[in-house]
Amino acid sequence: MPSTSQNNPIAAIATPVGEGGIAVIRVSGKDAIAKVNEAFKGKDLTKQDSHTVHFGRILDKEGQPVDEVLVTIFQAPHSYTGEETVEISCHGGVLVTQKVLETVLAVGIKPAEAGEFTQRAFLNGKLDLDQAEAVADIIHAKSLKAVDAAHQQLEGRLGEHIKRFRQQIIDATAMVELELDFAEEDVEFANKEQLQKLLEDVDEELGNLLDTYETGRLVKDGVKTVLIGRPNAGKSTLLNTLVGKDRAIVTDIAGTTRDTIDADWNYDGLLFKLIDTAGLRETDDIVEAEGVRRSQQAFEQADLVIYLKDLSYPFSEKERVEIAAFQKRSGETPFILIGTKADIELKEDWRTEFDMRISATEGVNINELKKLLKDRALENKHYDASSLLVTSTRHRDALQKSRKHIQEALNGLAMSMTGDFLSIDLRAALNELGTITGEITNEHILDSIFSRFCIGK
Ligand SMILES: Nc1nc2c(ncn2[C@@H]2O[C@H](COP(=O)(O)OP(=O)(O)OP(=O)(O)O)[C@@H](O)[C@H]2O)c(=O)[nH]1
Ligand SMILES: [Mg+2]
Repeated sequence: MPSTSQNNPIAAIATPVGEGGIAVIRVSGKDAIAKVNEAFKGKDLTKQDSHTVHFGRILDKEGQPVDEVLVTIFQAPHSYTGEETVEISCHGGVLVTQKVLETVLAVGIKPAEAGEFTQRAFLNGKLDLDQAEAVADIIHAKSLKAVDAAHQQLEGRLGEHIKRFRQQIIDATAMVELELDFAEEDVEFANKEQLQKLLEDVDEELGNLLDTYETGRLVKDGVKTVLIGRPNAGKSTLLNTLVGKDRAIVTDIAGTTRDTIDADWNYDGLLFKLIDTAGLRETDDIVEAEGVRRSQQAFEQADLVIYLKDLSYPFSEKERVEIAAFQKRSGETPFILIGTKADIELKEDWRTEFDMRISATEGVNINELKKLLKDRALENKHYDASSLLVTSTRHRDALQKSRKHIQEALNGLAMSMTGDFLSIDLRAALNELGTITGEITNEHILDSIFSRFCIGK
């Protein structure tokens, strides 16, 4: 792809709306420097080197000063977009920033669409598509681990894997297209085995990469952690203790929480999306019954379940049955049984069945619980700090489809299908991988990706 292609210039405010020390207006495209120069009083920007910064004023059409600014110049292709780019740093007031943008637009520059700068970077070959997506992931990241995962992708780690798979598949295609006659096995047996081994390796490696998705999803989107239990068990108190503020109402009246309450909680780089729920009980109250239904619904969608049992009164047989049922229904989802109110006289022998006992009000075992939550959330998951994670459903889907085609090619090979037949699957597998890095793309994919971006990115 040419790295110097230049589109008409676009401009947008690149910093968040609000008051700040400075705000940045970014302009990119053909003749961006000359256009900004029309509204700039200071040095002649068209005569300056790339990567230089210049003090001056932005003047409106009537020659009235709009603001004092610093202007940074990037000559094509040495910019984020690969195009001529100007970044104007002005005073960070909402109105003044808007006015600088309007002044720039008035010299004949179009307002940028969401993600248009990054889309241009992609179209100009500055970034692969997965790297462009990583830029959005970094901006939207809600935990440090999510930032790490996005950085890995931005650095091209996923792209490297994809390119290696593509090369392996291209090698396999080349073997197939030598028009091997697999029907005569005794003649071509060596090649057939080699081809089979190559495809099996790709299949296995695709499988390994796909296995990281479950962790990748938790790291990127957060661990949906649902607190359930009987009314008054201390669910809302624990939520408040974990997030460190009074997010949910706590009273000694059973049935206080009526609706599910969400709160984000970051621990050791991982985001937990905590969901406090209405206490489980049979009730004639319509509102509370709806709350209990929502508790069940939240449970169904959980990545981690915490069942809280008040230790200050003994188990009823019914509650035991209820807990066992929840535990069973959790299936593969980690399920933690916590005894609460450990600061008061215990009526229950917690050691026999509880993962931990805590007192949220007295801070007993809260740090231990936090650690337990993280360990259980990531147990049996592929995670170490340096490992590459697949975090996007788009990438996962493409990897799955690609793998399916590889497996179909392997089946075809086992059934001694002809080379024509096998190459159809191999090409399809290649195409799927190409959609991840953007070698193969279409407007629909690009729109859905770049519309997630902010304007100005
Ligand atoms: N002593 C003691 N009391 C606690 C502790 N945790 C919660 N409580 C008390 O137990 C009562 C119920 O707490 P909540 O957090 O509202 O319980 P809940 O499970 O959210 O209850 P519902 O919303 O009704 O389902 C309140 O009076 C809390 O102060 C604890 O660790 N020790
Ligand atoms: Mg509550």
